[in-house]
Amino acid sequence: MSKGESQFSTLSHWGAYTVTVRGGQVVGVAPFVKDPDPSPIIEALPSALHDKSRILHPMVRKGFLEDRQASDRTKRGADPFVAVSWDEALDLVAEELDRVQSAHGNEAIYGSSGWSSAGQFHQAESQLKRFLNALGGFVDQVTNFSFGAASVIVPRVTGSMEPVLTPTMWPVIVENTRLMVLFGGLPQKNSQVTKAGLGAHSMMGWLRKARAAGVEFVSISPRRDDMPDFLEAEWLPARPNTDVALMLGLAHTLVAEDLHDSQFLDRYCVGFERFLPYLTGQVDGVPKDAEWAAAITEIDAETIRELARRMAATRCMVAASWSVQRSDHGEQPFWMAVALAAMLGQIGLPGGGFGFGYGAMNSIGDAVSRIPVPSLPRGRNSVQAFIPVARVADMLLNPGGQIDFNGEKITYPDIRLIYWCGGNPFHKQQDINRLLLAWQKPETIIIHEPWWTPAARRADIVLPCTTTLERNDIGASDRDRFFMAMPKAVEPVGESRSDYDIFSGLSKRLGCHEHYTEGRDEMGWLRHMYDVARQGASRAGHELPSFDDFWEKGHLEFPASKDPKVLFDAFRGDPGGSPLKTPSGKIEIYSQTIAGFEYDDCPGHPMWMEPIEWLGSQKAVAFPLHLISNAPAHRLHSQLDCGAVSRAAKVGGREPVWMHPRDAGARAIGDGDIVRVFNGRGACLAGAVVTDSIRPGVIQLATGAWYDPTEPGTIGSLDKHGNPNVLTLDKGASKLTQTCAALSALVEIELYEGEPPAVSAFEPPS
Ligand SMILES: Nc1nc2c(c(=O)[nH]1)N[C@H]1C(S)=C(S)[C@@H](COP(=O)(O)OP(=O)(O)OC[C@H]3O[C@@H](n4cnc5c(=O)[nH]c(N)nc54)[C@H](O)[C@@H]3O)O[C@H]1N2
Ligand SMILES: Nc1nc2c(c(=O)[nH]1)N[C@H]1C(S)=C(S)[C@@H](COP(=O)(O)OP(=O)(O)OC[C@H]3O[C@@H](n4cnc5c(=O)[nH]c(N)nc54)[C@H](O)[C@@H]3O)O[C@H]1N2
Ligand SMILES: [Mo]
Repeated sequence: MSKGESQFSTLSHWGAYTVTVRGGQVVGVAPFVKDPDPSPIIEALPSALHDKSRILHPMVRKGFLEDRQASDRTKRGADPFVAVSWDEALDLVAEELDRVQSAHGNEAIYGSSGWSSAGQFHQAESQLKRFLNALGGFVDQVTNFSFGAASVIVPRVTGSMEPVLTPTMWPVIVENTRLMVLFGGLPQKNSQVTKAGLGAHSMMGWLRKARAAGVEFVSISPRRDDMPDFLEAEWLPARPNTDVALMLGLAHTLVAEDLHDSQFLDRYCVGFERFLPYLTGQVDGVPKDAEWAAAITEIDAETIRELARRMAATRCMVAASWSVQRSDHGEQPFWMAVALAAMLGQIGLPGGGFGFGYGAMNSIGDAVSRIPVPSLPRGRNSVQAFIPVARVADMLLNPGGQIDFNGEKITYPDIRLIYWCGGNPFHKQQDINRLLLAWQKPETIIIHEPWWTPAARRADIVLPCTTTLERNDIGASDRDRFFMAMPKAVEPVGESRSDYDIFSGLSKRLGCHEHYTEGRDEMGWLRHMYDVARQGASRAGHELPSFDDFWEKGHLEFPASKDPKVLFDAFRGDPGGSPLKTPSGKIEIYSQTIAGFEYDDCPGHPMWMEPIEWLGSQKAVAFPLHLISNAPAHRLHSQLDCGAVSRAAKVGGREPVWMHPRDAGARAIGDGDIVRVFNGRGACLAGAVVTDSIRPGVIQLATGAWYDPTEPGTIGSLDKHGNPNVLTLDKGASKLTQTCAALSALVEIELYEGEPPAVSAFEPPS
């Protein structure tokens, strides 16, 4: 470090790092010294701090500023913006909240968030919810986009979320598992990330150890790259959304060759006898045998049978990624994975059984001891109404409408005001053209954002907020072994303020200042939150240093777990004494509760039901390619798409779309060409990457390119940049879960002839 320079530690969802600051500017970025496998994405935020797309002042949509009541809401996204002072902006937001609250009650306010940034105090979702709760409440959401179907079906079947949140830990797999069969692979790209951040990337280390220990891997996935090369995995490129059929083919083979564990099924499960007649075809005349599965999955029957025999002959872990449940009938693959593992009889044994999401984030299965992390209390919500999170467009379009959800009937509230803080609905939500229509319904839309994202451009009031480098915070996640000090490194860009400062200003105007702030400023909160966590840690047997010592040192490191977890070992040891929290106390291969709901799209045991769109469906005649809109390798969702790392990965300035040489050749598309991807819901441009690491018939267009229509304000206009959510469908996975089914979408691709329109996603609006 040279003279006049200082260094600051910080944390992001993609890892810890240090920035070097000179003259108020970030001049260098270095990974955290204890991270063996840092992510290149750490360059993204420093590169985007002063990007043109940064929002510098509070901004109000011109039409809205001129006439709040009569403004033309179809102009959201097309109207220019007017800069106003903070006082004017906060007065305006407070008046709108007050107006809607008085006229329609808090049930007319919808508050939503997203991943925002690491840092436990400036966690945007906590800040927003704390503020809206202090104000009397808001319409909240349940489940999530990541593993929403799992969050309903897994507790119903196993009595807990442990198989998803805290499955068997990696050291146990390294030592005991001989064969790991993964539906959806273990993509290295995803292991860059952990929600709330991570000090050291550990997943590749565990995988190297597993390979060195001789663990064999089989990956069922449309992408070869879903497994790191060094694992030398067997790749079974099944058709997308056919995992249940493949699992049924495996299960049928187990029964046909008497390889299933009847004793385990009797002692630890209920309902196998109701599932068996379906499996054998006794109920419908269709045996779900390997030939049947081969016709659906396009994996040949002998390969399926051979895999079933291998699984039964050794210590086998059945794993599925979250992606497979982000589809139509997304409950079924997870339910069927549990049933398959139960038939193998190894649940509760070290390295056997099943687990979900090992490839979703770095820290799933990591051997950490859970330390209570500093967190901001969110308060209590006095509003009862809620929605399953992915139903937001549906809610806005159908006020008063009813839907089924997990055995209940939900009535959609009539939303007048949307408050979004820390998320990007125009990346997150499926079927953007439908969302655009829904977005015209509310009277007022308020957003906090550091950058001119597509969501910010479609708000009425945009409040510019700081990034992690512009404020003080504590970084910590209960999946990680580190607490990181996150001292402010640079001054806020433009007039931006932290979400906390913004909500403090509003709470003063709305009479809930004391309730919201409890009289603390930023540093006061950090000390308080740290002290509460310190007391909790002490009760759990970990003595933490004082806040000042922690802040001075820059980070705390906790030891790895000494007793790595085996999922459901206590249940296996004593099913009577440690029953599962299901109605039967056992694994429910048949659920009387779910059967009792009488949903046509989610019966009482796992079943193969055709997804609404897949390669075997009639719709594939017009739209013959299956679209995978997976997590992007070069960023987190839509975050920092304007930054250097994401931009460097674009092809012709657009999001890369992967396609197989066979599909490219048939359409005269070459590597690097600009193509138009389309279906009945929408169309976008993208840059072609021709590669045989994707299965024929499948294309990959990762999520997160900032939506950039040729005609802003016009529904259905061509997106120039490559956002897959103009193509995905907005449908709940089933009546049971109502979650995101983004990965069931068919499309067609053609070469884009002529001069493609310039990308304007990163240009600020006028
Ligand atoms: N087609 C398709 N769609 C999907 C998925 C898919 O697989 N396919 N996956 C889904 C999944 S799993 C997820 S989790 C969602 C993710 O959806 P989101 O969580 O909504 O996506 P992000 O891009 O992370 O949005 C975070 C936003 O917060 C902003 N931000 C960062 N820090 C701060 C802050 O301190 N304060 C404020 N106010 N804002 C901040 C960022 O600039 C960014 O715009 O997407 C879902 N959408
Ligand atoms: N770099 C990076 N990492 C991330 C994120 C990010 O945005 N960027 N997002 C994070 C978040 S919020 C989440 S929820 C997780 C998501 O974790 P996942 O949902 O597991 O991740 P995806 O990348 O969507 O999907 C993983 C792989 O599943 C395969 N796949 C798709 N459809 C099917 C199918 O029908 N069957 C089978 N067998 N395989 C299929 C695809 O080839 C895909 O690459 O990732 C996290 N990690
Ligand atoms: Mo997610």
